[in-house]
Amino acid sequence: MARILTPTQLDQYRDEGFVVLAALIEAPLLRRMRDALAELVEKSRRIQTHDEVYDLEPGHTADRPRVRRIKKPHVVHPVFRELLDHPGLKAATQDLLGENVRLYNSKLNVKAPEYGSPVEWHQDWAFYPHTNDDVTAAGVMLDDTSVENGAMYVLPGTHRGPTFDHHGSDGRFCGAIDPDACGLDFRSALACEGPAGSVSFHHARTVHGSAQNVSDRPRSLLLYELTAADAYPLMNLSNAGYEEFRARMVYGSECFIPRVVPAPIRLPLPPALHQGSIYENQTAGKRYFGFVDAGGRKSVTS
Ligand SMILES: O=C(O)CCC(=O)C(=O)O
Repeated sequence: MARILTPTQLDQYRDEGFVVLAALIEAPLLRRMRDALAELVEKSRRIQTHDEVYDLEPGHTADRPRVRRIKKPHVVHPVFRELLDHPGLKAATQDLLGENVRLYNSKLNVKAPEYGSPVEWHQDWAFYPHTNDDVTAAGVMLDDTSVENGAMYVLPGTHRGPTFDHHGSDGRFCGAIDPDACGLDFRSALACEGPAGSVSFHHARTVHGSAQNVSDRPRSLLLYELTAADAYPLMNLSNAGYEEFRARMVYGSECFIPRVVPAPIRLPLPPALHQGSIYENQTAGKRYFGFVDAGGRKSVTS
């Protein structure tokens, strides 16, 4: 019996590889998360280059701080760990992945007004294949989100297809699909839109991406990458050892017998040159979304 998702929502996730739950998170908690984000952006004035917390937009300065991602927000600020205990988020995740769930990673993609960077088409599975594909990403919309401010697009049904090549012309993993060579029809993409507090879930093989935010409204998306506890990462258990891996159990209990299912796998090797930043990695691939410069011209090359 599902706890929170309706049969239609469960079918949609199974058939199309994504589902959006409108207004799941309450306003006071959202406000605390936006305040925490504002505090973190303020603190970024002290740094000049990417570090273990910040991925910076081009043009970042102490006077005009520009942050495109907070890395591992659940470690950086307690409110982003607290949210994982939200009953609605927990129930929806367990409906999709089962009782026992581990957090793989988290990230907060900021997409500031006027310049927030695009994210090229990709499948999360290409970054972190597991022994089985009960692997999802929950995207918590901290702001009202629409196509205008850079909503994430998904390509329905792609989770049932292949894992696409995510390598650049140098032969290294670049974290982006070549939009000309993959044969996908991007016109069928759907935007995950909703009022602040809505949460999208997309399967790890669902192709997704998003355009630059050229509106005057922010679009912050807090992503939790979540796996069934019996899905074990194929590449690396943890950079920090077993205790850290174990501490990422968020619901239920651990399982030491990995469930292995046939699934299309390509390893992200040879590794990307810029480990830790999808934005930098993707500059090695062909662009679909590109950037719009201050004169409103779209650049399709990196
Ligand atoms: O921020 C977005 O719109 C997409 C994010 C994403 O797909 C990612 O960071 O892997």
